[in-house]
Amino acid sequence: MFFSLNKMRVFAVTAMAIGLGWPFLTSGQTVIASIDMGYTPLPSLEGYLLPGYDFYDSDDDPLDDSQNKHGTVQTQIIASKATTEEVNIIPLKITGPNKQSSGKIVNAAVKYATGLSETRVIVKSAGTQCRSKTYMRISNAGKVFILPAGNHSSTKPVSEANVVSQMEGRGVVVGALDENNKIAPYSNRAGSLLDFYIMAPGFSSFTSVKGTSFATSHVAALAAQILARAPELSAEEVVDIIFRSAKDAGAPGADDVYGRGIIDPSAALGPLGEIVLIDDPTESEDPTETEDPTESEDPTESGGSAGAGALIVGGAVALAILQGGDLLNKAIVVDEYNRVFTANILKKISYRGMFNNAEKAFLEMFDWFANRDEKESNHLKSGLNNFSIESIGLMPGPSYSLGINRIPYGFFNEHRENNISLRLGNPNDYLRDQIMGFDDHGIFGSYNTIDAFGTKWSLMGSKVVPEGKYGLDSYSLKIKRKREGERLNVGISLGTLNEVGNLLGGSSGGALSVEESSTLSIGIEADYHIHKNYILRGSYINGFTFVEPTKKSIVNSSSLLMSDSFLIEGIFNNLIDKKDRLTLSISQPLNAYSGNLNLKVPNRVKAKGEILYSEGAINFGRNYASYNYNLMYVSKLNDYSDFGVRVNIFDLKLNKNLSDNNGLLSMVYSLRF
Ligand SMILES: [Ca+2]
Ligand SMILES: [Ca+2]
Repeated sequence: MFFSLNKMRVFAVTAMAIGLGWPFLTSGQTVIASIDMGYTPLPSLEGYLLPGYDFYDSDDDPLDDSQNKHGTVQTQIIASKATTEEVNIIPLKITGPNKQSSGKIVNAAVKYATGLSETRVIVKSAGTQCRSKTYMRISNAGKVFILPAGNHSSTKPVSEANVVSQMEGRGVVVGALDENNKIAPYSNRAGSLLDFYIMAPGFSSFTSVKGTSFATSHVAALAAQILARAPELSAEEVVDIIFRSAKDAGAPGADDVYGRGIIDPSAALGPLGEIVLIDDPTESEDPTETEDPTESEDPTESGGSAGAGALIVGGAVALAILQGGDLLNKAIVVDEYNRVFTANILKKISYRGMFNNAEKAFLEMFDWFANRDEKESNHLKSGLNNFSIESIGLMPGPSYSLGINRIPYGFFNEHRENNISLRLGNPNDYLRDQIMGFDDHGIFGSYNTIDAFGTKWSLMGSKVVPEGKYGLDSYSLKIKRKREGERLNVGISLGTLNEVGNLLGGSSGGALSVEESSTLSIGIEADYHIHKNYILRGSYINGFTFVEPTKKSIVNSSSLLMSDSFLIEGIFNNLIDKKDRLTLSISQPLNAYSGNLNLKVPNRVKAKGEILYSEGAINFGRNYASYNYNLMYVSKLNDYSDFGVRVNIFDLKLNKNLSDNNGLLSMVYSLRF
């Protein structure tokens, strides 16, 4: 397989990992003007401070001479929350050694701060109140203004804070949390300023003193981090991001105690709202004009679909794409605030979901990332707890069987915790193992009968529920000739599978989704009776997949994709006693081995709203292999039931990408009727 793409360059920005690991593109520092009690030069503050001013002493040395080093602590908290690349602080001192201050002094400091063009955030956390009119200058200059709620255990913030309600979304009043993440007893509540009020820790490791003014430093640092990554954001957007990403606390929604809730830096620095993949504005070609492989031959019109094995074409293709590398490592997506993030599609490629386009896929992917830890642990847990009840079909003769099955394997789905499938039919069918990887709510049905000439006919179909989840629709028809007493029995199977918006979505989470794909599968199988009790069975299925890309998919165009799978199985009846069966098998899930996809991945931003794309071709070759090893031992309990165990060992590349869950031990209980 070869893989090529345009050299990716990120425009004047550096990708950096932050917080929860959101690769964000950052551009520069945010300057915060801190109107407080000055600062003390400390090694930990090195690189954070810009020249400030002492408005109390009217000198250019805002040295913190307060007893509890209030201003120093403020800067220390900011410095502990943001890097020197993200924030610089201009300390503006407005108090004397005993915290004395005056409206006049504060007025001067606020005016000064407002006039600093590079300053985007102003936090005023000490000193007397100045006139609202002066504070309004800050807002009118398009800066974020942050004030403490005050420390009087009051039901509302200090009156000074009322000004934020007039700031058209650019002002924030901050209440303090205690160590238990509850509102601190001393903190003033949100009161009628609930829409402008947010909570942050009022304590720190730098002092035993607590208060809402220390809480403002957390909010200021967060505002700075948001702006450092997206300097083009307006002040009201920054404030909106802080509020919108906050964790609700207290009564549901904005309330008069916790206001908008508790700041959540990880959420604020991750994508918010609808994720948009803007269509390439330079795009002139219409993807539908490219060669359309489904034009001449549309398998969906030939009457339904289904090669059961074809169900995992997506997985096979996704696996091949996994090796595609860089193109999918650094996709760029844009959130509702036009903030730009890099997203590693590979991290999500093993997630199943229903998506119609890449946009939805990315949305879902972000959600997945946000809850990744939780889901991964669930995944492992479910891997250990799988329990299977399934039916073992009767041979020969007309057979039906019924069972409830939580299929114990499947390497795509992370929601297995809840998976129960109702399976109708004969799961001992030779196709069964090759359905592996498709482990969700589904109905499978089969009818097997033997005609007067001794030929066994099997009809098998499958349908996925709940409706539309995967956009999969598959049916297969199998004709198998089998006569008692003959050593060799040969059968063929035909199937079609239709996947809507989901060929690669099935395994990629939809980031690679295509409009529609259709797979036609042709299979052969043979049973060879080595001995009346020992049977060697083999099958081979070849799948032909036709893909219809979408405009919003990163799959730009596709050739016919070829895939195949095989199974070799040994069946040993009456091995230990006269009522047991041992089955050993090795199978290869459907694997793409030929064809190519042309991908187009957004990878850099030229200007606001304008995204450039990288294109790359992935040619599939058989350069990887995945296997499933299966051992099942079942013994008859009585005329109506069997009991046994099954061991599955997976050597599946996609599975490895997803979790450590590479083997399963499950119990088998079957009822026959
Ligand atoms: Ca001074
Ligand atoms: Ca609330």
